[in-house]
Amino acid sequence: MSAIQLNVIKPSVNNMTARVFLRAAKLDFSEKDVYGQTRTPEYLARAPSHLTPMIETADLPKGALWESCAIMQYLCNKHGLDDFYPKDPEARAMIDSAMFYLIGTFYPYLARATYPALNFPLYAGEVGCSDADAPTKEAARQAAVAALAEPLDVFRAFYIGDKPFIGGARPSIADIRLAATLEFLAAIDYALPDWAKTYMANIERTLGPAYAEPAADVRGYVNYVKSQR
Ligand SMILES: N[C@@H](CCC(=O)N[C@@H](CS)C(=O)NCC(=O)O)C(=O)O
Repeated sequence: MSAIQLNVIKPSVNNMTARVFLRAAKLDFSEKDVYGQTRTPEYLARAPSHLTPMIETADLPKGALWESCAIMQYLCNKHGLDDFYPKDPEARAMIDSAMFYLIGTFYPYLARATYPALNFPLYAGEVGCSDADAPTKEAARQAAVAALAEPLDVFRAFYIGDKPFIGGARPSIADIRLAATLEFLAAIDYALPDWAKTYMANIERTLGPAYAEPAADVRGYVNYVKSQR
């Protein structure tokens, strides 16, 4: 039996992040598809957040850990994967900042912009899942689309700079998180800037099947929902 069980929902880029990382890091793990099972009493007993990706290993205080970035950070710490998550405090600070910026600022815009097209539920309290009429919801969604460009360019100008990746010459865990996230923009035919297209292609080329296999599940889902319109 593998030391780590990774519980996933395959169409999700949050999940793609962890799926790419565990493959790229060549860790011993088994993957369990828990689509439709995250609100069952069995899953909630292990992970009351009902979230995926979620890893389970006996080493963890509660046996379970969710949040894609925390999963990558933990596994890098545990297995000494300094290439993905440098120990140098300043280099690590940039990786952490990029991931927090993504989760706290960029991803909420991206979810508001893309989740309706993906048939994913929006977060409680958002216009998109309120009683507002369709034009009002679409105006809110368009505002989120418009808001994406600024933080996206911050990744280029500040975090990546003149290096190939946020991590430098090799993709870091922040790069895996960013590249996976950008996959969802295909759902709304977002005009990705050329640098982002090149960046994503470089990550896929560098990580090979570790990236391509989980990406195929996300892309397959995106293409499926687009074909249903
Ligand atoms: N910030 C979290 C987001 C995780 C998340 O939203 N997971 C969704 C799939 S995209 C999920 O598991 N939803 C199932 C549920 O809530 O029942 C991460 O990066 O891991």
